[in-house]
Amino acid sequence: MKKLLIGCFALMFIVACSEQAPEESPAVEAAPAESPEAFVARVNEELKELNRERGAAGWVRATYIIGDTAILSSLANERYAKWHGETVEQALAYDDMDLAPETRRAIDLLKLGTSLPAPKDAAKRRELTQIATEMTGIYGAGKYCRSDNDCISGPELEQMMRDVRDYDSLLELWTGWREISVPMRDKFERYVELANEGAATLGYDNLGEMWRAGFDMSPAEFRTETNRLWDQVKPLYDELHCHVRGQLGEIYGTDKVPQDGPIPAHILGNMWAQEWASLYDLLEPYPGVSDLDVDSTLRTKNYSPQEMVRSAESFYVSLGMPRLPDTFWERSQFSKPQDREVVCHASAWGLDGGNDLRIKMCINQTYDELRVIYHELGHNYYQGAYKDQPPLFQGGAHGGFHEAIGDTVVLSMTPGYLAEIGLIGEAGQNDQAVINRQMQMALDSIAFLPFGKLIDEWRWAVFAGEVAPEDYNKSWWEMRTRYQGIAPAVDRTEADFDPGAKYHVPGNVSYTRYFLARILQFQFHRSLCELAGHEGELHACSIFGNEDAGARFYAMLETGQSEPWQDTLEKLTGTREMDASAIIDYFAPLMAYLKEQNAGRTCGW
Ligand code: X8Z
Ligand code: ZN
Repeated sequence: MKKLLIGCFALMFIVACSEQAPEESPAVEAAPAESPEAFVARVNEELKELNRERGAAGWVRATYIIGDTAILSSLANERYAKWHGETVEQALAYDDMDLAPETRRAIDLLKLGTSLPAPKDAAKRRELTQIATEMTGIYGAGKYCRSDNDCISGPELEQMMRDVRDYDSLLELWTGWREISVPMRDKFERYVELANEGAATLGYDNLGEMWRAGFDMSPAEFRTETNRLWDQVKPLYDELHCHVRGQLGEIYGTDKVPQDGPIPAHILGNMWAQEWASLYDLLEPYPGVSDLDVDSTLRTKNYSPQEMVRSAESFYVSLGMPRLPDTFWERSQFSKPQDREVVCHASAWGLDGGNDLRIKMCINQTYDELRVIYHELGHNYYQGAYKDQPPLFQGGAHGGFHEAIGDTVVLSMTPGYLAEIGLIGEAGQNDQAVINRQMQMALDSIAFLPFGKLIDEWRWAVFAGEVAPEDYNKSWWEMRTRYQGIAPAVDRTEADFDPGAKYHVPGNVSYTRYFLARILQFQFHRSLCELAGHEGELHACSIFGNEDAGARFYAMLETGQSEPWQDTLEKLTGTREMDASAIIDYFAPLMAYLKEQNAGRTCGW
């Protein structure tokens, strides 16, 4: 199931099958062979086995990229795809029956139980799964080579994009990485055709519509919902963009950073300009006020990857949650192996129905990475908490919930908390320190919002046929400019395929989940802080060590996807709607500062 095994990305590809599949599945019988309850129970049993196999094959593939693991993982995914298509067909027999709500929900979730639906035709199914495996393989092994023996890996390039400040050097790295996705272009085009055909067999207009159907509302309502949330937060982004552009104009010159247009996409301290916190030292509002330099402590104290992960685990344990099992420490991948290619993009795995938790990362000794670890453990704690649900209910209340758990915990990594665990010096609090801290956070949280929205906006348009293959790159940059106010500093053409240089596009991982998480995390944080009895400003609250808040949080995690997310949200927050007012309130001090800074500037692009 898309959300069952891996929190951060689904086992998304559905692969080719080992036996000869019939061209057409058998016709659906008029009367179902089993009672609906017996059907659901059987599906849950079968899923346990299928997921074990798919999980094991997927793990080996992601941590050992060679041709053999591509075959094994593809076969496991194909077996699942075949099973899924046939089982959904069997489920049609219950469509018109009056079922108990949990049985109806289980059957509905079965239908949505893949992020990559495959065509019925066995050859096409194999083609699709192989393409999906190849695309992630290309991404995972991607490098920028200046010459045969001068190659830079993806994670190294990502780090350089954070550290380097020279305009032309950055541009070289930025352009270099985008060479990896050129060979994906044709594959992606075919993947769109085949996945759409798969979505059609399940009754959806296209794959984008199917992705949007996974939110306990109609796909059209969901689109409206994301637009509503974006409208709520856009004013925050506009202020931040304006200020950052102004400052970058002073650093790089206004010839390179024109003050009435988009910002060059390669100078925002991130390979995709999605999070900008590595520019903090250039943007620190009150230089030297408050110590927020976690990076230097990690280096001075020489934290190992394990110690960084232990620190994250201790936070969850302080909330009354269990320690991670021994197998987590034995089986996780914390560091990039030297002897083989792996997918370094961070992920959390709930294998064997959540009994075998792992993360897969290539951890660097930075604060950025420390936050990613806290994020990933949020997935693992979710997976561990819902493991006693039947497989069809093992998943996040929706994808955004899954992403928001760790992000909520990250909001409790306040200067007070960081000082308590020895990662920064004593945290004196004053107004200037608050603005500094908020700037550091907004460069991630607020900068991310339009990016989080547009990735799927673009794919929804592609899947719906509104963007033709010959316009893939043009439409990508139109959206990037419209939403984010950024633009490439060099010409991009249809010989390029820039969307493919972002992990989740070749990886077939839907992305709106991250946009929703950036909003939900503040909503969750506000409620948990109330439960913890926090008084005062929300940004000063840390729920570290609070078992009351932890118990309510964990109760939400245990629910998994057994009920509509609106019910789950209501139990924690008292409201049935996702709502950006918490993020807006949270950043009120910074917004006042930004408005002052932007007075006299012309904002917009
Ligand atoms: O992919 C991730 C996580 C794994 S679920 C590291 N994130 C998105 C990204 O890197 O693009 C977290 C933030 C957004
Ligand atoms: Zn995640």
